[in-house]
Amino acid sequence: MDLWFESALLEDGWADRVRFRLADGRIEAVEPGVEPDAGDERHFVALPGLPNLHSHAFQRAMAGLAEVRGRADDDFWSWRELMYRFVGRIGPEECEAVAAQAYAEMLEAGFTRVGEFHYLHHAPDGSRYDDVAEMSGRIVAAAESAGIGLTLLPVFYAHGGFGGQPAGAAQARFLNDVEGFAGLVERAKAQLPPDGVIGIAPHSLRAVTPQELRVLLPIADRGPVHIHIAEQMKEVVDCLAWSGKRPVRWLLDEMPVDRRWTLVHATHVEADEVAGIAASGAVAGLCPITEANLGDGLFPAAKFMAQGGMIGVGSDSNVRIDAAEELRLLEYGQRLTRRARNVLAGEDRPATGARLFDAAVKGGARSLGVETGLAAGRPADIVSLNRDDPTYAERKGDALVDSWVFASRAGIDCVWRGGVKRVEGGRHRRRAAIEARYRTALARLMA
Ligand code: NGQ
Ligand code: ZN
Repeated sequence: MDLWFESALLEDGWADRVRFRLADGRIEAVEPGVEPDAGDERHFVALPGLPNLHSHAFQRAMAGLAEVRGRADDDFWSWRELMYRFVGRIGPEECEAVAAQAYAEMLEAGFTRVGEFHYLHHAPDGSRYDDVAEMSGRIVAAAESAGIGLTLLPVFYAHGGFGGQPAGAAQARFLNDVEGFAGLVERAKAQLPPDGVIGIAPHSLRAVTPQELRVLLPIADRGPVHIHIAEQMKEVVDCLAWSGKRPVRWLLDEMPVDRRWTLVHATHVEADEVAGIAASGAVAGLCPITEANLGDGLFPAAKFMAQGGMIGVGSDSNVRIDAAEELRLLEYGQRLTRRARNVLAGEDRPATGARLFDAAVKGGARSLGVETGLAAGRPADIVSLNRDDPTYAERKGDALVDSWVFASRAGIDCVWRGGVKRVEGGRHRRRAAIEARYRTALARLMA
């Protein structure tokens, strides 16, 4: 069935009265300025689906459970201990059930593709499952069940700190040597659906040595390379002690960082590092909700974007899954620290929410190795705004996106991914079944 919208944010700007002809999961043709056909489904406003470039789906199961002070100096590292206790309880069924729930919520929020930074590879004691790619298969199954696009980023993890320190017992599930990892990536690639993308994710400079990183890169082929970097000051301090350089500086100097790369967080960066990332074409993978939740710090987004740096957003710990809120918080962090308004608006695009949305669609696509945007030939990944939300009354063009990002509560109506309607009336069409399975998995996890 073809879709008709009162207005649509197309690749080359806003257009009124637009029909999208769909075929094989793609937009076959865009027809602006037309009346709807009798057979067209009619909707309000079309936006392109937003890529979610960084997720650890399993962490959705602990959302809201880490908001209790454990000790006086509660911080990222004590949160990680709690998270590792959860890690030990997640089997294949729990992994799939929790991921499917997270992915259904992502679609409801307007995300149409997820970059799953996947590191729960083995059984809790580190022993291999009969199928070494069992857990990545579960991620693939969860994405299929929810109907979200998947860029799978199998994580390479081998050490517990800079300079090849041994990993701890709680990290046993994550560990591979380079050969084992190459086999895992091969198997994971074979599990993917036709529009799936595979990349690689060396976890962090804490978890991989320079030698390992160099031999890993060819495994990515031309696909995405994602790495956590400079999220916490302890990581910067430890990296300086190990190499004499800050993490991002080290990476830019030692590795062929280019537009295939996503630097997740990159929170603690100095001016030369900001300029270096921007010039490399790598995407800064920002996760504002999680970074606030974990007390990470604030990425200098205004300076970075002013130098042409590409950004995208990720829901990371999935403590709350909300695309509009990621963009809003990204801007609000800048406002609160700079005591100014509309900090991330552009010269060319004064509407802040619309500018951030556009940047995150483009950066997210680069990061996840896909094409997005509403244009002929692109995947039919489309989000429609909810006409019944009074927030949108008398809004047009970029003011609609600003109102979604900054003001709406029930902002989304329908979401299509690969030409199939997955969300209707703000609810995932398979929500009941996915949620029932999630609740059963949680009962087992928490027992
Ligand atoms: C992760 N998450 O891999 O899930 C990490 C925590 C680590 C975030 N950094 C573990 N937000 O970085 O060592
Ligand atoms: Zn992460």
